[in-house]
Amino acid sequence: MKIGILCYPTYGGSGIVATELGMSLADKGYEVHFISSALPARLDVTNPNIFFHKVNVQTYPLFQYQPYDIALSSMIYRVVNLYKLDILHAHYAIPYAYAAFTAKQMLKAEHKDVPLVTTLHGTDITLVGQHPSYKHAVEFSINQSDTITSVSESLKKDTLQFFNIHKEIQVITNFIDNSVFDDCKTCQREQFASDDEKILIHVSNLRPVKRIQDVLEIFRNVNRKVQSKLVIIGEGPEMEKINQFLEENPELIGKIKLLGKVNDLYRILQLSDVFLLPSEQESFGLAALEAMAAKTPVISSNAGGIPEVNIQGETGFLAEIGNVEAMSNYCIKLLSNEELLAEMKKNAKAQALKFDLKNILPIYIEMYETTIAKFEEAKLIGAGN
Ligand code: GMT
Repeated sequence: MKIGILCYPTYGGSGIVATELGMSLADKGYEVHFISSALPARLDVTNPNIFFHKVNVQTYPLFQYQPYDIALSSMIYRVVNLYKLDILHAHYAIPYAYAAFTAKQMLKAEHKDVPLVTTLHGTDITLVGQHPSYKHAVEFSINQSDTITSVSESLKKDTLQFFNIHKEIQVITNFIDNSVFDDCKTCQREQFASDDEKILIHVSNLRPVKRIQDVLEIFRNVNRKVQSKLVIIGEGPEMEKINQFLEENPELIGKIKLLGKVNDLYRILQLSDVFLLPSEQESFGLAALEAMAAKTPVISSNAGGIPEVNIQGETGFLAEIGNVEAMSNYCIKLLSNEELLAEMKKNAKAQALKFDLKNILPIYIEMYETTIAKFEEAKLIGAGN
């Protein structure tokens, strides 16, 4: 099978899911073609089954906005034609499913076509997609896909509530390759904290939806009761809030470590005691799953799909969005009780194993095969009429 993956190249969850999925498929012998504006962050192009096609936007002074979607659909059309792809997999409705639909129209004009799978990751449904400027295009692109998948039950429910969708939505959750933790060396704990200190960690793209202010306030509350350090990994627009918080709380300056984007994420997660995810919205919460795979329990909000991953009182604790006090108290309770912490670390890992790549990859492969079979069948029926 030759699969075309259309995705954002960034560190964000959708790009990571698309990249890890593509690389695992390539390891199984499938030919995988990534189409994106830049090389996806975690993509290993040394695998002979992996191809990368960069979308080049030709700038032209006449354009007020450079037409990325046109360049993208042209590239999809070219790659399907040149490499005879069997299926396209768009990660996000806009621009990917939308551009893939245009590419399919170009192919159809030459009596060719290819089936399209669209995976909904979240913000295309819960945030940007609902804006009147995009809503109709998002709804249209989803309905034009041959197969639609969503990364959680919660996102499926939101999609059906906010859009008029005529097709079945299959839930295929985010996944994690637990095997990478088997021989992943931890960093030196003393790089981050002394023996008597606990380590709290937050990893995100620091967008407003992540509620970084809550992370900081939770840490301030916890730090008053439990000797601790906070590690923040990632970069984004809310960075300024962190600096502002530090100016207002100078006693915490040496206790909050800002690491930016790191390559050693899993190693750092492994020596952390608790992961904070107080998000406003989270269709799944891949970051929480990565933490659990590193045996780190999660204190989170109950937004979107998080309760499908983080189980109350088992793998961590959840509270209403914005309830900093409850999340702080849960954190203090967890970090002050070694027995509870050890139990939750164990449970977190057991939960991560349920979302293991080994369980989810076959579901994706079966979904591709079914999509192609149905597509071919519909073509035959169409030819017979
Ligand atoms: O919010 C992020 O961290 C990035 C965002 C993205 O667009 O890549 O992640 C979304 O997709 C992930 C993979 O399916 C999910 O695990 C995240 O929960 C989801 N983010 C939101 O819904 C805010």
